[in-house]
Amino acid sequence: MTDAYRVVLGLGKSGLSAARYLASLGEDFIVMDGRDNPPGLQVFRQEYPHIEVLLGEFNEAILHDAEEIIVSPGLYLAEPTLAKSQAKAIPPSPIEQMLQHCRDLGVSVIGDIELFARDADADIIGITGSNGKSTVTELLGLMAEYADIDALVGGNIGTPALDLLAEETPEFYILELSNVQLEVTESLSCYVASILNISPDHMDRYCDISEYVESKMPIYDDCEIVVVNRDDEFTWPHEDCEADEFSFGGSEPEEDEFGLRYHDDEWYLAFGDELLLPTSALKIKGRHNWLNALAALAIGYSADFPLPPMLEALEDFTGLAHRCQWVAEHQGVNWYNDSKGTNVGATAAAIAGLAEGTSGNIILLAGGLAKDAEFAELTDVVEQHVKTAILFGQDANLLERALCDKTKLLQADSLVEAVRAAGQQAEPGDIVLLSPACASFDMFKNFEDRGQQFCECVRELLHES
Ligand code: UMA
Ligand code: ADP
Repeated sequence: MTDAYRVVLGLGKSGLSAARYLASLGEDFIVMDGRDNPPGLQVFRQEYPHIEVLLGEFNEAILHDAEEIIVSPGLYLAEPTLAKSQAKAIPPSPIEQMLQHCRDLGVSVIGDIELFARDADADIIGITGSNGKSTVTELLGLMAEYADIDALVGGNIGTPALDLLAEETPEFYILELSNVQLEVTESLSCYVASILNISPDHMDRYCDISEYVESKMPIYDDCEIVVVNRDDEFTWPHEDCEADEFSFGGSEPEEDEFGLRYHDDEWYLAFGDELLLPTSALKIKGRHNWLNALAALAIGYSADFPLPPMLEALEDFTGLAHRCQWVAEHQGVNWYNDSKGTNVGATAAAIAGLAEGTSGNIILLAGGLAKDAEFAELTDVVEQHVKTAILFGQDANLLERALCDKTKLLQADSLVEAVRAAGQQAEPGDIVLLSPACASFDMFKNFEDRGQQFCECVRELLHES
């Protein structure tokens, strides 16, 4: 090892991509992960047998002497410049303390998006928000494809941004960005940037909603065009932002705005006065998805994507797995997997969205890690549309407390048990919806694992009956 070296901290998807990127530049680096067997280990050892990997604990002496540390988003960094309000003091985690000490010693601490931004040589479209990021990002990628625009899609959506740099430079990079990634990025200057919406999430990490909103704001730094949700003030940039602005929203659009118009007994996606597409033509259901469609249109339009192919893409887009995904119909009961509903806002939107299309009731499966959420915000929509809620996971009791007089509640020890109980409760016309309003890590590897297990349990149950 020469004098100056970097450390890749974390060997999941982002860590592996950072390691590959640094190796491709011939940089000196070592890898560390707090886990004994991180997911990227086997591939890394095969590809780079000579590069050092330290596992099981973090070697602070090595971190202190590094030039730069590239931290994986899952390690949940604290942003040291954010003032923590006194109302809810959140002590820094041991990892945050360790990294702050490195910063104090002059070590640069960044994330994968910072490395990406320093090197990217095409216009970047950045998308963040509390909910709908993956749907809008994927949809915009499809719109680009239909419009014959060369774009690469990545970021928090699954393909790490740095992996995109290994491909031929496109016209656009379309990136989904999480707040954790944005907190450790300085050089990002998007061509178009959008915060889609804000509702509370990760409140175990932020003192209040304004601190959470601030964690998203760096996406607007130095960008040329911002696309805001005009009905959600939290998505608006700070007053000193000089970027051009486009908007979408659920309200009627004015000239040059995207929104919803009611015409001849139907809701339409509209641009100013122009009716673009009836919402019934969309395969993705629910008002929240109409907003996602409008957001993608507004972002694409602001980047000069032509409207006709964007509308064609919208009609063909079937949505992503684990997002209000239809699983099965049996004896008049429809089963849906919304495992990506990991916060209150997402689950409220999923319930309201699915309730629109049914004359029956909803049986909700929810629970997991609450992340300090206020479940009281679910009560109205649950009271209106949910006939039974089956609760599971570490924070099931918190949900029970919030929903106790709003609907019939049952507790389950496992997802299998919850699915079986749902099968017993359901009547023809009903919908069974897994939308946990919680993170999955108490019982599952991640939200995909939870969704897959749900689908398997449902298929097994239906096979038996
Ligand atoms: N971990 C350790 N010790 C370590 C390093 C990680 O215990 O030393 C744990 C973390 O606490 C976490 C898990 O390992 O529970 C995964 O963390 P990671 O940073 O290695 O994750 P990656 O595999 O690199 O995946 C990350 C994003 N995951 C997170 O931010 C948790 C993926 O977003 C993203 O697709 C991928 O990079 C590529 O960019 C997923 C996600 O859940 C969808 N994102 C969160 C969200 O959307 O709410 C932010
Ligand atoms: P993200 O990437 O931000 O988590 P996804 O597109 O993966 O967003 O959707 C996750 C979940 O959030 C969906 O399953 C749905 O329950 C909910 N959701 C999607 N779009 C919206 C929206 N525009 N507003 C509120 N909730 C939404």
